[in-house]
Amino acid sequence: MKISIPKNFILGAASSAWQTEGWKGKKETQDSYLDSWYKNEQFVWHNGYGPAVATNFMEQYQDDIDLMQQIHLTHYRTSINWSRFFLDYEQMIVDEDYAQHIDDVIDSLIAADVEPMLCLEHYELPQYLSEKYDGWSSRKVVDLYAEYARIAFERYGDRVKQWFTFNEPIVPQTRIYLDAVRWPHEQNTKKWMLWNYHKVLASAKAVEIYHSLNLDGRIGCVLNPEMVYARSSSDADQKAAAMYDLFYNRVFFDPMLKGAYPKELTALCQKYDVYFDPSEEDLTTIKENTLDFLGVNQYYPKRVRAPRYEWNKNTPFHPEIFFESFDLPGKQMNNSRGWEIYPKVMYDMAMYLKNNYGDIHWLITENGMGRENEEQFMDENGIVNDTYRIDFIGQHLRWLLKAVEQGAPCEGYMLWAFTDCVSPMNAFKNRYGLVRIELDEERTRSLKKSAHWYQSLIDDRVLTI
Ligand code: BGP
Repeated sequence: MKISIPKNFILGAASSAWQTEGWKGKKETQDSYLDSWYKNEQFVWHNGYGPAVATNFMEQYQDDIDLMQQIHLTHYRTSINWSRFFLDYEQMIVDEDYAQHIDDVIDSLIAADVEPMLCLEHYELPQYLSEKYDGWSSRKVVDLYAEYARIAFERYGDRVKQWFTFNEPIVPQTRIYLDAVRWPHEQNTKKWMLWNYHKVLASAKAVEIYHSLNLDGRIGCVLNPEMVYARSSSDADQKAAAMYDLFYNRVFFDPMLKGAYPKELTALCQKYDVYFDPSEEDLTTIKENTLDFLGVNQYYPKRVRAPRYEWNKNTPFHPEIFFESFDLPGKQMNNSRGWEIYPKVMYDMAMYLKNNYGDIHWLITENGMGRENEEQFMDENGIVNDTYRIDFIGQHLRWLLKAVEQGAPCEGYMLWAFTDCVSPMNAFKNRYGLVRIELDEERTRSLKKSAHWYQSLIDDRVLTI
């Protein structure tokens, strides 16, 4: 089957600052909360490799940009590392060396005909703010972030036309306060909700500032909605899916796109004593500063059923009292990551957005396949023959393009990731890139088979499947 790809449909790739940069030139005081987590709980390093060198993007960004140019990539998303951007996060003293690095990356991308898309935070909360203010528990951090956003827009907004306030803003506090897998290893749903809320507010403030500067561009946020499928059409299973959607998707979507929280959500938060008590003024900021467009990270479907067990009221409230995860028998799996593969999720998400959020323009800002031990697929010329990745992208694109054909306002697809990079979950174990990174001194780069295939998609605008 041959599917034509609309001329203006973006085919790009993404990464983030922390996952690629490495610590060269970083001062001790510029740790992000993830740096500190890595330093203190080293079990997540993969064979001794982690963020310390990462892909050494700080020194080798030009190598990557040359490769982008070679495969005719037109869009690249990365982030500014907030924790490295300042020498003092309260006095707003910019680290000029790091700020210059961002300038250089932007200029070099533009010179290579690759449009830069920048995110203000991709898990890079400064550790200093984490310790001093308990991170996003504090309203103060909202204002410091907003000031950071202003400085970034003023410095780079003449050349960067597409901004994102956060990448997957729900994720850090879910790991910290729902899963309790990161310090302080405590389940605390009230804090989880407060962090969610403060990030919604911070994003709205950044949107307000961006618009007030009258720059020629637009601002969105990268969310990671999970397309929820109920086990059956029974009322109980359907309700479980709706509750999941409410607590994990609409908790960001509604305030960021519609300007207000769902009433059901605030009522439940009050009932279970996890409400975040917003001021009227802040609610007005949220209401008046919805996003211009949306980034959607989409990897796998979420399947739920009605819970089988009563909530033990001696344990803290957790949204899981309303649902239970459900494993689809016979599902297709990416075993390296433990994620189900279900390409139709792209089409279903497109319809979900259209039905619930109307005409908002959006694009896939992440989708991709992490695979361990990729060297086993290397041919005699040293090229990783990653046909499984080509198949994965092709199947997902097929469903996305079907939605576009039916009028979904989706502007494009960006693969995670351009190069292999460090994952907060498992460092270099799973490789996601179109470009392989050897973990040698030189961090040698080489194009995988999927990179050549992606180039042919970009050039020919035809998906053959
Ligand atoms: C997304 C993140 C990315 C990236 C990706 C792959 O959720 O935005 O930063 O890490 O997932 O997931 P993982 O690294 O956990 O395998």
